[in-house]
Amino acid sequence: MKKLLSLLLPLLLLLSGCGSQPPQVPQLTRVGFSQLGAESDWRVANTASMMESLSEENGYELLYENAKQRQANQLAAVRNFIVQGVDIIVIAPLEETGWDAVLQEAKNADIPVLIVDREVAVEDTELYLTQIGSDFLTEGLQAVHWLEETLKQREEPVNILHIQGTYGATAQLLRTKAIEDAVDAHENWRFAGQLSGDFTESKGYEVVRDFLAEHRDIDVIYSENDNMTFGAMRALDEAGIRYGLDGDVIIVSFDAVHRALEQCMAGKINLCVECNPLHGPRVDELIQQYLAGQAIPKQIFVEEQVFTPDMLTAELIAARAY
Ligand code: GYE
Repeated sequence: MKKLLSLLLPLLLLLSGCGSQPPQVPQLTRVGFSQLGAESDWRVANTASMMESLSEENGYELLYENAKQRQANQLAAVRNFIVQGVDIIVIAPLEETGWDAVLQEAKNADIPVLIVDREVAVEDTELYLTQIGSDFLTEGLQAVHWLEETLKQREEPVNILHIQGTYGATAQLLRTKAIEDAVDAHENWRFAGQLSGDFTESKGYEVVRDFLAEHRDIDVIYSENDNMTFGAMRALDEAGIRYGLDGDVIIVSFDAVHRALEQCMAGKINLCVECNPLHGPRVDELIQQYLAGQAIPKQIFVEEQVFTPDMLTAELIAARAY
């Protein structure tokens, strides 16, 4: 009997859990996220999506920093994440250049970096794990293609007012490339002006208001985001210039956020080019793939489309998340 007990005891102890460790609380993955700012409706939707996905419920401890449209703030935030020894750094970079040194520091500290939304232009692409965002050149080409179709019968000059986003940001560089190439390619297309609106509504309003005080001969506004478009529309209203389907100025806008789609449905914006801000779930998935040791593609583009007034209904707009 004694012998039997001595044989069974370890087994019983094991089964009762006696002597084993208390149940483990699952470890949270610590993520440092440097967001570039809060300049637009798109950005607000993007931040919300990231916060929702990188939640404690989903296994993350999120350290979030808003750089307020200043790269120096982003560099400081990333260095702070390195000091704090986070598991992963996520950066939505303001502009493409200026990242080599800080990404090298992250690499030296063995912290992987994921780039979201805009791109970074670094010499050594091994400095980051992957980049996920929009195909900004394709967005621009979709806008240009629609303009070409719309204006194909027109032989008189086409005067384009181009409102640009933050200089040096991928979204600016590639949307600009598409329209500049198109202006070069069409004899009767020309820029009435190229203004910087820094992707904000207030700047968009100011630069267009000042521009309209001197020149009124414009046929097209090509605006690199919706918030600058809203500002431009206000300036056009004040100047008494009619735009949209029944107006004298065609409006092309990027992002397709709720407010823009509503204006498009009302015939005030002629073309909305979608830019999808919902990167949170995709970033979550990529982090999980990385943690599981799976291979990750170096660049990932999201699917996007364009909208014209005839395509839109209130239900369709309401069903969209941004
Ligand atoms: O189009 C604009 C935002 O980088 C895609 O930045 C993003 C752009 C977006 O401020 O609204």
